[in-house]
This record gives sequence, structure tokens and C-alpha cells, in this order.
Amino acid sequence: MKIKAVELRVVRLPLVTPFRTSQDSQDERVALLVRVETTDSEGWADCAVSQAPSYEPEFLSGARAVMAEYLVPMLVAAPEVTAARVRKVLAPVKGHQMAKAALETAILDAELRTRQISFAQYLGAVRDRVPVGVSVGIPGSLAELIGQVDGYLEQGYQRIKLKIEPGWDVEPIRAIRERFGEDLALQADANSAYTLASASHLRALDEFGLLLLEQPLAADDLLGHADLSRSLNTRICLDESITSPLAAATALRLGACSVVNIKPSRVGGYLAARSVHDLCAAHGIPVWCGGMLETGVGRAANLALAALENFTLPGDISATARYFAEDITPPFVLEDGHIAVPSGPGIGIDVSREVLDRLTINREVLV
Ligand code: NPQ
Ligand code: MG
Repeated sequence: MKIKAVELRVVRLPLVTPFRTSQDSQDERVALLVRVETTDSEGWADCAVSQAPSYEPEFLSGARAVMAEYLVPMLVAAPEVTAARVRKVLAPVKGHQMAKAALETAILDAELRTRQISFAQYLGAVRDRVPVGVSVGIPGSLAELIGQVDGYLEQGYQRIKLKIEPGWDVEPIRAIRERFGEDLALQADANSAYTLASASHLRALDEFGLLLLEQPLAADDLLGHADLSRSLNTRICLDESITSPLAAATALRLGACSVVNIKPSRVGGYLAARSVHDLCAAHGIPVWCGGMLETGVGRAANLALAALENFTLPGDISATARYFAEDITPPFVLEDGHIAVPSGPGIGIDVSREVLDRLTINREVLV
């Protein structure tokens, strides 16, 4: 397979509700889409960068630049490209995992569309639908939070994840527990908002029976997470820290977490995500699939990944309607707390050209 061209599209999707984490707030998703044209097919990917480097070091215009100036020319120059070889071809460029992951994913999509194999089948899925949860941003008030959680539970979401930060942690978690009871599957995500100095404060969360506490400390603080893991009863889950299969292996060896959030974009693609999954399975560490406010293109591929055996906790793969009134693919819908795994070739869904063109704010074609 040879790469003929790569198209980069920046699309703007308004969010149905603003989404605030401990790090920033957004009311629209400005997404970067990659379309690869090969000698016999085309493939799509959602590059999970955000506009600003406020969540991950990578960001939208940086990803566009590294693709245009380095990654795409390297792929176009390669005599033969398969998804399995992308990592090696791009290895001379350091970092830029999300940009690399998007290119690998688009190439994998093209390859699988040609071979008429779905992502789910290729990755080794064991389910045709996956249980899903919802991530609830930091709202303006407790009443607002309770109203939002109530609405999501009404829709059938199987677990609730609350975004927390210093000053918004014990109180909202207690309020949700009291209002919705002990059986509610509840977890919290701090997006690195604490330091180890908060260990005794975070111990107060132990009484709420959370499924896990996600990424309390800085991304590079594996030792801090290992210390914190020993002083809390609540399981620590890492998200931002898990930047590769090697980072996952290091975290497990150090005892920095007992659950892993896998985001394919963050670990370097779906092949690396499967490696992290396999590694965690071998260590008896459960995993779940994280979310990056993906368009339908990214959501489709994440559903396939979440259908693997060791994804035993509900992922942050919500229905399209939780984020967007309109998406560039047909909407994914919640049925009985699950979303169906696409079964068509490649990512298994098609992009609506009409919606795509209407929402596009920038387009460049690289050859
Ligand atoms: C998390 N996701 O688990 C992230 C945080 C997050 C669903 O909670 C643009 C790009 C917007 C990345 C918003 C969820 C984002 C983003 C939130 C990541 O930590
Ligand atoms: Mg997280």
C-alpha cells in the first residue's frame, strides 16, 4: 500500500453543554481530522489533540505542523506502508504521539476497508456492544451537578465520573452518594490537580466507595502515585501518565496504579493500545477506554477497542448526544446502557460529507 495524499480538516462542533475540568473549560470541540488516501482505499482518523496545550503537551496547530513538515513526507516517501510499520517509519521523530497515532489509525482504517475487516475483528473484540459511562464536567453549582447526573442516569448510563479539583471534591462526591445511593458506580477524575501534600485530604474520599480515583497527581509523578496508592484504600487509576506501553509497564512495576485508563491517541495508536491492554491483562489490572471528546470517527474506533476482553469497566464513550447536537457521522446511541460496536469494514462508519463541509473551518491537502 502506498500513501497518495493526506488531508487535514479542522472542524468546529458546538458542545451541548460546556465541559470544564480542573485544567480548562470548553464550549466547542475544535477537532482535527485526518483522511489518508492510499492506492486502493481511504481511511479516517480523529487526532485527539485540543486547541491549546492545556491538557496534553500536544495541540492542534502543533500536530498539523509536525504532520505537514515531517510525518506525512516520511510516509509518502516510504515504498510500502502498512499500519503495523507506521511506528517504525515515524520513529525518527520524537514524541508527537497523538499526531502519529492519528496517521497510523487512518492508515489502519484504509487497510482494513480494503481487506473488508472491522476494527473490532482486527483488534480481537469479544463483545458486540459495550457498557458505557459518562464524564461530568465541573458545573456551576451542586444543584446543577445533581440535575445533570440525574439526567444521565435516566438515560441509562452505567457509571458516573465526576471531574474534581481542590475545593470541589469531597462535597460533590458526598452529595451524589447521598442523593443516588451506594449502588451507583461512581468515580472521580482530578486531571492532575493535586500534589502529594493533599494525601490526607484525599484519604477522605475513601469513605465514598469510589470505583477509582483517576490521575490525582502530575503526569510524570509515578512515584507520587505509588506513594498515594499505598496511603489510600480507593484504587488509583492513571490516565495522563500512560503515554506508551513502556510507561504503562513502569507504572505497574512501581505500583503507581491498580487500574488503567487507555486512550489510544495518548499511547500512540490502537496497536499500542492493544499492547497496553495485553500487558494489564497479564498483570490482572483492569482497563477502560477514556474519551477525548471525539467526533464519531474517533468514537467508532474506541468502541472497537473497548470490546476487548480486559476492558472490564465502563468507558468514557458516551452517546453522541451527550456532547454534540450534530456530528460528522451518524450518531451513536445508548441502548440499555450500552453502545453497539460498529461491525463494518475499518472503523465501520462513514463520514457525512455534507456535515463535514459545513463544519470545516480549515482544510489542507498534503501530498
Ligand atoms: C479525561 N476526558 O479523562 C478527559 C479529559 C478531557 C471525557 O473526561 C479536548 C481534548 C477536550 C481532550 C476534555 C473526559 C477534552 C480533552 C476533557 C480531554 O481526563
Ligand atoms: Mg482523565
